[in-house]
Amino acid sequence: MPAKFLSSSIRAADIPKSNKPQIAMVGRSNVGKSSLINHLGGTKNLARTSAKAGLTQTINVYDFDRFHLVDLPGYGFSRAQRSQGRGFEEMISAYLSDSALLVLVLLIIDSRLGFTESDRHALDQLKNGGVPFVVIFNKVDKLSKSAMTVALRNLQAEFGDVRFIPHSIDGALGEIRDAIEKATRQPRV
Ligand SMILES: Nc1nc2c(ncn2[C@@H]2O[C@H](COP(=O)(O)OP(=O)(O)O)[C@@H](O)[C@H]2O)c(=O)[nH]1
Ligand SMILES: [Mg+2]
Repeated sequence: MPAKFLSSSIRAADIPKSNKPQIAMVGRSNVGKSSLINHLGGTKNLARTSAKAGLTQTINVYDFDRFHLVDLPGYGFSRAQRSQGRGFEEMISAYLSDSALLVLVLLIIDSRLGFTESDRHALDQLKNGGVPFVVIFNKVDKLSKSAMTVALRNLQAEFGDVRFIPHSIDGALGEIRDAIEKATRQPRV
């Protein structure tokens, strides 16, 4: 998918509005959000990746031609969140639960950790919000095939109605692309 960097903003209200649907990414710092953006864009330098947590403190938007990908700051760790406190979190939750352009949220979790406390908090928010979401079970290259199967089976048993999509940057993108394709085709009702 051809893509380019579009904008960087501090407030959700400043995300550029266009007629393109938006896909948002949420997840802890370091869970691989920027890497997934680069994977989807087919390039290494669309979004800045980092081994250090908490560097992305802005809302970065990437233009993927048919949709805008909105990379939200990793929750819990970003400097922006620390300095802006609850107001920041509320702004993000407001965006996630009530944005006319938002058609799909990708909640990214680390497959080695499963749902952390902050991931569960995000999941609850998304369940209560009105926007469709899927959970990206990320960095599965770090798990053995059998560990991945067991972990996914357990998660699916606990969260039956939630869709989990395994992903790693050296793996396939088909299922994520399909979810995006489907979401960007069907207008929300
Ligand atoms: N093994 C592995 N490492 C990954 C994967 N995706 C990201 N990483 C690494 O995880 C770290 C954080 O990635 P980044 O994309 O910056 O995370 P972000 O903070 O969520 O944007 C970097 O060192 C990446 O190279 C993956 O699928 N597999
Ligand atoms: Mg990032």
